[in-house]
Amino acid sequence: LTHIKIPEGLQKLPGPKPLPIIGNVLEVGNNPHLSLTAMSKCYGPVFQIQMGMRPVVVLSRNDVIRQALLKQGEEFAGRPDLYSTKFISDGKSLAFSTDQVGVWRARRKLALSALRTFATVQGESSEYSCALEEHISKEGLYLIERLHNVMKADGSFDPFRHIVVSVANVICGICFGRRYSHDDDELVSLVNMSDEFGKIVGSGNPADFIPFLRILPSTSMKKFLDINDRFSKLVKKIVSEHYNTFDKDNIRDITDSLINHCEDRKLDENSNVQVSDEKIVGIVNDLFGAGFDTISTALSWGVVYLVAYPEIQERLQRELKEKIGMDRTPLLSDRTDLPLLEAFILEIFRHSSFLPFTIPHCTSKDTSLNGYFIPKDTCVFVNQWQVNHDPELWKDPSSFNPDRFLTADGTDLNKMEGEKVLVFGLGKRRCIGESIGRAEVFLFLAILLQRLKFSGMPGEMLDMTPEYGLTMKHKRCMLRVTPQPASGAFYC
Ligand code: HEM
Ligand code: HJJ
Repeated sequence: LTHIKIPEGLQKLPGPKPLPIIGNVLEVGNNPHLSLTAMSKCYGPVFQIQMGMRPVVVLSRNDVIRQALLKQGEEFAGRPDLYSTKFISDGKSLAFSTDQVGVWRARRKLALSALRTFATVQGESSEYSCALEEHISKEGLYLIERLHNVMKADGSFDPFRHIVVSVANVICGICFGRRYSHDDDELVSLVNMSDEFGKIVGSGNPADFIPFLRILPSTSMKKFLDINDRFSKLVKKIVSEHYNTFDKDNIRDITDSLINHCEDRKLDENSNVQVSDEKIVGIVNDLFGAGFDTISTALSWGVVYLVAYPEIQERLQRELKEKIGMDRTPLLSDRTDLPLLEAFILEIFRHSSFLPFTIPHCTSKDTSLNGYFIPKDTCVFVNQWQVNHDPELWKDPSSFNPDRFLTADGTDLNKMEGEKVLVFGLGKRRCIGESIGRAEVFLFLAILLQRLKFSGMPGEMLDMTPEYGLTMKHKRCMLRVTPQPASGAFYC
């Protein structure tokens, strides 16, 4: 195992000395984004650690990550077979499972096309440019009303608790053609547990690599299994309702379109890869999970940054008042007119790096990077947090400063700077929801900022320390909102 033959001309990967059995898990610790960034300063942008008995290659630095995921994309596009993977969507997740390339590629193509059709394709007959815009506008306005009501009743609120339901309703609309009440306990409690999902699935969870840890009782693991169970049950119920009312002449949502694809394929038997119905319809699990978890995390960070930087909140509100006013709700087409809001969002992505690592990758054959040999089936962690905090790439990386993404005169977005932010991955496995994600974070924030002013509790400090996981969240907190006065109108 430890005596791998290194081909001529290539070198052995550098890295810290592993302990027997546990390897380097103690050095990796509870904040792998920080510990592995520190290690990259010592061992360089490509190094090896050992998680338990298993070698893991860690990639840092923009140039090396681009080389691996873009130029050598094929060799780095696999997923490792980890312990926790088996429990996500019964082991049939599009994003996490170890599907062979042909099957994964076919499913990914279906998912992309379904998202395009039911979220971002331009409609003709409505006041909205696309279904996504319609869902976000409606849910955004509900959310504002909801926050006003909670303020009246309680005087403060937990932002994540409410944001996550609104975000879940947008993706539910697209995937399932329905929404849930903010008081629906089944949905509300499920989407409020996504931190427990991320804790187990995040890169560097020791239980993924060390078998004896799995026999110890773990409340986190129990909660993770429970989430996956409830998640599958919820989606299965909705899918079976769709099968019962299915009409191929009226495809209502993504679930219908995936069912329809299964029916079509049975008529056309000359397709080259066989993908089971379960693996096709099961794609909605991932779309729903990814669609609510990532965007609710991003928006919740957004609200917390607004509170932590009130002068930036004021500038954003001034931009909205000047460019859009108070007479209509913001639209996706306003994006180009709101460069400060776009810069603020880029800085949320960069500074929080709430997706610190991509989903773990795996090499599909023997390969090399920077002159180092990497064997087939090696697990690879891609450190996005390192890229977003690299002092070689960013001036004063630890300060929160949206202006870094604006041109010198502050009136336009600096596109080149924006492209340096790494949160959606790169290459063959890059996020398929990127355009939806960016659009949704933009439009929700624009709608909220137009009507609401966010503030903290007097005398209380905000704790902005991220809690490590697949998606890192800030600690739960209590905030307040006041209505934004209509411009020019008397207000008391
Ligand atoms: C994969 C980020 C929103 C669906 C990923 C990956 C990242 C990411 C980092 C892993 C890339 C890799 O392994 O190299 C984000 C961020 C989002 C977001 C930051 C929002 C701000 C969404 C949305 C959807 C989605 C809205 C779907 C509705 C997926 C899927 C994958 C994925 C299915 C797996 C792709 C594959 O394995 O081939 N995303 N995502 N994401 N994302 Fe997103
Ligand atoms: C979930 C939160 C879940 C799934 C998927 C099947 C698919 C975040 C990154 C990429 C997005 C890819 C996916 C994320 C996971 C969640 C998420 C939760 C159950 C799930 C890097 O999405 O609480 O439950 O089942």
